[in-house]
Order: sequence, then structure tokens, then C-alpha cells
Amino acid sequence: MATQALNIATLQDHIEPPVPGVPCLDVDPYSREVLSNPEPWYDTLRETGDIVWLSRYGCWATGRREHVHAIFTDWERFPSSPGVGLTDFRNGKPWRQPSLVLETDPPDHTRARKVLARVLSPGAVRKIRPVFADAASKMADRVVEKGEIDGMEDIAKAYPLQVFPDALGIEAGDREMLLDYGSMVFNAIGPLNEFLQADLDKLEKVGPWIAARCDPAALRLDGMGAEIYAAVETGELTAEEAPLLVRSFLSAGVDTTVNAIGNALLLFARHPDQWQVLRENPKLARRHAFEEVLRRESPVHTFFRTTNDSVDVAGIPLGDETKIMLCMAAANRDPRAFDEPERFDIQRHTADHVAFGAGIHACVGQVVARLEAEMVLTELAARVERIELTGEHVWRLNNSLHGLEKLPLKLHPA
Ligand code: OVM
Repeated sequence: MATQALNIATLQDHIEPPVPGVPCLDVDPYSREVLSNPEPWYDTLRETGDIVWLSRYGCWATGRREHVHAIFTDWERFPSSPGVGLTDFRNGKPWRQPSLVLETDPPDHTRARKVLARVLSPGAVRKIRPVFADAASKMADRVVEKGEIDGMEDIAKAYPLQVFPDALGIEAGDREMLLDYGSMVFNAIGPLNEFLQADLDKLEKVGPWIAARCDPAALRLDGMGAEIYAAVETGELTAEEAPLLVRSFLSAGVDTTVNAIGNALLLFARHPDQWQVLRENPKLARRHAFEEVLRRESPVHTFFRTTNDSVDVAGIPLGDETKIMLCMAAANRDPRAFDEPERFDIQRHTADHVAFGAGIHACVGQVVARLEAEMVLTELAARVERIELTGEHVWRLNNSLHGLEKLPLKLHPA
């Protein structure tokens, strides 16, 4: 198979830590068992030590909020250009051309990020607010009318797959391909296991579809995609860079919000008291409710960095050119940073969560993510008295996304 020639990390029997006497775990965090019920793993990782050696992959890992945040905000010692997954790009050709913004360091990163930050700025996003509000209102009417729904199909996938590609300026049709691509991009943060392999088998079909959506001819003139191409006119980007930057929207902009909205629905179904709090204070949808969802059920559980120099974390020398797993989901449940971290409380001040990362690579699309969540929660809270779980929810197994496959719900109208 073609993927055998790719440079992607795999599960190993046992790799000794570079320093003796450090805390080690021989768990495979990418096993079916862990991915379908990750919370015990998050807790084990975080409570085993400040920084822990994972012997099955030969990398470091941390689940403590303090270290996750410190490493994210220190791009000089923990760069992103060797890739932000388990695979070190310096060992061979990556599975796709590296992202101009995710998998780069300053000064290259700075230039690409500046363009994205402008297109996705609060001011720019304010302009799309009425369109997002209208779509959410219609979606909410539809699901309330239907009553018995699958929260993933009818809300969490349906809404982002409509509003985000519309805002970007890509045509309707075959948009589920965006979920296939998202799945692939996020599985590729982890090892070449059954989950990533299954996605790479679809690459021949999905890859060209994605590339065609990044072409200037395929983008509406009034969308965010066209604004990326406008940066070629001003000399900020080259003509070769623009499609690659549009690809970042398609990589990071859909599957992430799908899972975040799905996790929100699950949490509110499980915590009807918090749904009542939201209904009584709908302004909480504007910020607090979603931030608490991101903290309590983080849709992206891990990214990696690579050591640059002989750096140490909590007094442990990590060695050059070693990968470090930053488990944001574990950090967001760190009792050292959050009071009673298990408790889902939408009135809590959760500004310290690291679900969007931190530092120069912190999620550049977070304004759009928040807008989508705010609209969905606001319109549902206005119409739904109670969200009832009517069957088993099923987690979707992915190497770095934490979201649902199936979420059977009944919406009780207000
Ligand atoms: C990208 C990108 C950006 C953020 C997240 C992401 C792994 C991809 O630029 O392709 O998901």
C-alpha cells in the first residue's frame, strides 16, 4: 500500500526513556479502549507526574495545565515546524504538504497567521453573524418539529456543514467530504493505527476533492476564501501559498466545531439543571456555556510539540528533538487549576482552559467556533425545555478528536 512509504510513527514494543528514573507509562493512548473512554487515561497521565515517558511511542507527555500552557507559549524551545503530531517531519516526507500556519515557526508562521487573523478577526466575523443566526433559527425550528433526532446528524453536523463552507465561499454538494478530511487530518496527529489507516485509504478520493475546493475558481467572490486570495494581490502571500491557506480552513474549521457542538448537546442532556440555568440566563450562551463545554469535554484532546534544544520541564532534561504530547483534555480537568474539575458548571469562570491551545498557535478560528456554538445554544434554549438522551451515545474513535458518532435525543418543546 502507498502509505507504507510515508513517514508516520507507529506503536512500538518498548522504548527506554532517555533519562533514568523518570515516571513511565506503557499505556497506548491510541487504543480502542482508551479512545472510547479516555477520562481514566487523562487522570492517570496527569497524576503520574509533571512529565511522563510513554514507552510505546518513545515520547514525553504532560497532562498538567501548568506545563501544557508553558510549552504552548514557548515556541522557541518547542517549535511546530517538525509537526504537531507524534510523527517527526525531519524523519521523512509527511503524509501531506505541511500547513503554512500550523506546522511552521516564526517568521514564516507570522506572515500566514497575520492574513488568517485578519480574515477571522472579531470585526470580520461580526459581519457574518446575521447569516449564522438565521441558519441556527431555521435549524432549531426543524429539529424541534422533528422531536426525536440524532444530535450529531441533525444539529452538530448539519449546522457547521452549512454555515462554515458557505462563509468560506465553497459550493454546496458532497460536503460530508469535509468530515472525512477532518477525520484524516486529526487522526494523523497520532500514529499509523487502524483509525488513520482507514482514513488514508480514502485519500485518493478526498485529497483531490479538497484541493479543488481550494482553487480560486471554486471560491465565491464574497467569501473568506476570496479574502485569502486578496492577500496575493497585496503581496502578502504568493499564489502558491493561498490555496494552502484555504486548506487550513477545511482542515481545522469543520470537524472541530462539529465535535464541540455535539459534546455540548451531550453535556446539557446529562445535566438538565445546567440547561435550565442557560434557559434562565440565555446570555450565558454568548461565552460561558461554550467555554465550560470546551473545558469539560474538550473536542481536541492532544497536540504535540518537539524539543529544540536541551530543555527541561519540571527539572527533567528532555533531550534534543523529542516529541511531547500535550494533553489539553487532561489539563482542562487538572484539579490544580480548576475547582472540582468534574463538575459541569456553565457559570464558572473558565478563561484558563487550554482547549484552543495557547500562544502564537492558539486557535485562529475561535471567534467563528464561538459564534456557531452561541447561535446553536441560543436558538435551542429559546425553544427546548429539556434535552433527553433516548439511547446509548457512541463515541467516534479518532487519534485527536474527542466527539460522538451517534447521539439519540428527544427535544421537549418549551
Ligand atoms: C491546518 C490546521 C490548523 C489547525 C488545526 C489543524 C490538525 C490543521 O492549518 O491545516 O488540525
